[in-house]
Amino acid sequence: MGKTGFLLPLMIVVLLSTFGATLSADSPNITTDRLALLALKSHVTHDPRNLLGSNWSTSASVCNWIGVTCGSRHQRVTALNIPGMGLTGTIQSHLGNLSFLAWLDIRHNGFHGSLPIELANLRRLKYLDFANNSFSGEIPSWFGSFTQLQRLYLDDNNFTGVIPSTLGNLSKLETLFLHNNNLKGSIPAAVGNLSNLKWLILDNNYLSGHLPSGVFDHLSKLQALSLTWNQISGRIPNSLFKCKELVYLSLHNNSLEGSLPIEIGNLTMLNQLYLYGNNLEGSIPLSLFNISSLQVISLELNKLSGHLSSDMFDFLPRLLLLSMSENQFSGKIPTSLFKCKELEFIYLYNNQLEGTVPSEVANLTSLKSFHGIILRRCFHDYLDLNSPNWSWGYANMDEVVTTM
Ligand SMILES: *[C@@H]1O[C@H](CO)[C@@H](O)[C@H](O)[C@H]1NC(C)=O
Ligand SMILES: *[C@@H]1O[C@H](CO)[C@@H](O)[C@H](O)[C@H]1NC(C)=O
Ligand SMILES: *[C@@H]1O[C@H](CO)[C@@H](O)[C@H](O)[C@H]1NC(C)=O
Ligand SMILES: *[C@@H]1O[C@H](CO)[C@@H](O)[C@H](O)[C@H]1NC(C)=O
Ligand SMILES: *[C@@H]1O[C@H](CO)[C@@H](O)[C@H](O)[C@H]1NC(C)=O
Ligand SMILES: *[C@@H]1O[C@H](CO)[C@@H](O)[C@H](O)[C@H]1NC(C)=O
Ligand SMILES: *[C@@H]1O[C@H](CO)[C@@H](O)[C@H](O)[C@H]1NC(C)=O
Ligand SMILES: *[C@@H]1O[C@H](CO)[C@@H](O)[C@H](O)[C@H]1NC(C)=O
Ligand SMILES: *[C@@H]1O[C@H](CO)[C@@H](O)[C@H](O)[C@H]1NC(C)=O
Ligand SMILES: *[C@@H]1O[C@H](CO)[C@@H](O)[C@H](O)[C@H]1NC(C)=O
Ligand SMILES: *[C@@H]1O[C@H](CO)[C@@H](O)[C@H](O)[C@H]1NC(C)=O
Ligand SMILES: CC(=O)N[C@H]1CO[C@H](CO)[C@@H](O)[C@@H]1O
Repeated sequence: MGKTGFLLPLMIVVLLSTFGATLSADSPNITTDRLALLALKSHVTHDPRNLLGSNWSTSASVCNWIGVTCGSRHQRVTALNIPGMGLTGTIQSHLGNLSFLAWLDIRHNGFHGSLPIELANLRRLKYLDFANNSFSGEIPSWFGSFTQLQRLYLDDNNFTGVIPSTLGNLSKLETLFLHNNNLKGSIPAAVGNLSNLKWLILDNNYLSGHLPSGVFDHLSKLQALSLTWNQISGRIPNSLFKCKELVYLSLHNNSLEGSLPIEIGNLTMLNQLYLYGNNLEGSIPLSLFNISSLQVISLELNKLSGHLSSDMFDFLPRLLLLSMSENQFSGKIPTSLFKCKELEFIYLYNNQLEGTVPSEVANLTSLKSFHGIILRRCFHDYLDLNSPNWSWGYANMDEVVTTM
């Protein structure tokens, strides 16, 4: 053992005592966390079940407060979990002092106002759920500083402005929910840097412009993409068909144009496809009908055309819903359709189909609705985002109609 054998322990002692002194003098500790939470509590204007009022008492340890979790190692607050308590109020800059916070869940409350920049100090955040409150203002660009973030839920608020391209910094992000806000502008190309993304849900905003052509090039883990109810135009970029893990793809009610490429058949895990209410044209590539996991094919209200071939549904044993109404398809109703034993809904009205409904329709014992020519829409799709599994539902089913 050389000189370092004696020097090293000595150096550590010296370092520790200097560092230790700084630590107790200015470093945040559990008292800081208590003050931060008391500041939050004091700006809660409505607490209908008096949960914070009765429980967040100054005589109890902050680590025993309802919704608060402390880490065992540092005795600092690591999680704040207060969803659905009916709380109303604003978020104070003090919250940014919870420097060990990894989990912040205040969803389903009535918090409002804008978010203070001090929250950018929460560098350890992995989970941030502000969904279903009344936050307004722009999504702050400093959200890009949450480099550990895996899940971000800002849906069902009143956020305005554009999606900040700094979100492209969140390299660990797996879930991004921004639906049901008032966001505008185009989807930033930086989203294409989120290579761990599994769920990207941007429904029901005012997003417009083209999808950046290579935006999906590196999103190879994407399982759910929903851009429904926006104003997105242009073609569906071919890079989308590299996302081979896609289970749920919903682009309906936009202004997408062009035809569907043969590469759509590369999405072999696809379970639900919603493309209705766009300006898509041309024929549907047969590769789509090779995706045997498909349960929902919803293409109505486009300009799609082509002759339906009798065997096109041979490989879709799980199909539950087929909607191709209000397009320009021609030919006869394919008899292979009646091999899809689980079919519940068939919509083919307002096309240029000919002939009659084949008698095999009687083989479909699950059938609830077969709209041949009746001009009516009576289903509404939704993705149950709270279910651990993929599920779909429908509403407004008035009656079973079997006509042509
Ligand atoms: C926390 O830090 C403050 C100074 O910032 C100090 O007065 C207090 O004693 C510390 N509390 C604990 C529990 O270490
Ligand atoms: C606050 O709530 C927690 C969790 O329900 C409970 O363990 C604790 O005893 C409560 N504290 C007070 C002071 O009511
Ligand atoms: C916590 O944050 C507030 C506001 O950002 C600040 O004024 C305060 O000094 C911070 N520190 C402590 C220990 O509360
Ligand atoms: C929002 O939260 C309220 C109150 O908890 C709840 O009733 C409502 O269903 C929630 N809405 C959504 C869209 O989750
Ligand atoms: C993005 O990350 C880089 C490095 O990780 C950092 O320097 C930069 O400040 C971050 N940008 C934002 C907006 O947080
Ligand atoms: C959202 O913001 C707009 C404009 O600021 C306002 O008119 C509207 O009432 C807000 N909606 C909600 C649900 O807070
Ligand atoms: C994506 O990340 C790369 C490398 O970190 C960076 O050079 C590029 O500017 C980023 N692209 C966008 C659109 O943010
Ligand atoms: C689709 O799959 C084929 C065969 O596996 C492959 O050659 C092609 O590059 C894929 N296309 C896309 C857009 O991923
Ligand atoms: C459908 O799959 C079969 C069997 O894997 C294959 O032979 C055929 O070429 C595929 N058809 C299309 C249009 O992709
Ligand atoms: C429909 O059922 C009948 C009798 O059960 C059977 O002969 C026929 O092959 C079935 N047709 C189809 C398309 O499955
Ligand atoms: C989710 O799917 C798994 C595997 O398919 C199944 O075992 C489980 O029962 C499903 N859960 C629900 C709530 O449907
Ligand atoms: C084609 C289609 O369904 N368009 C609808 C899209 O959504 C807007 C409302 O956001 C409706 O007005 C359109 O009719």
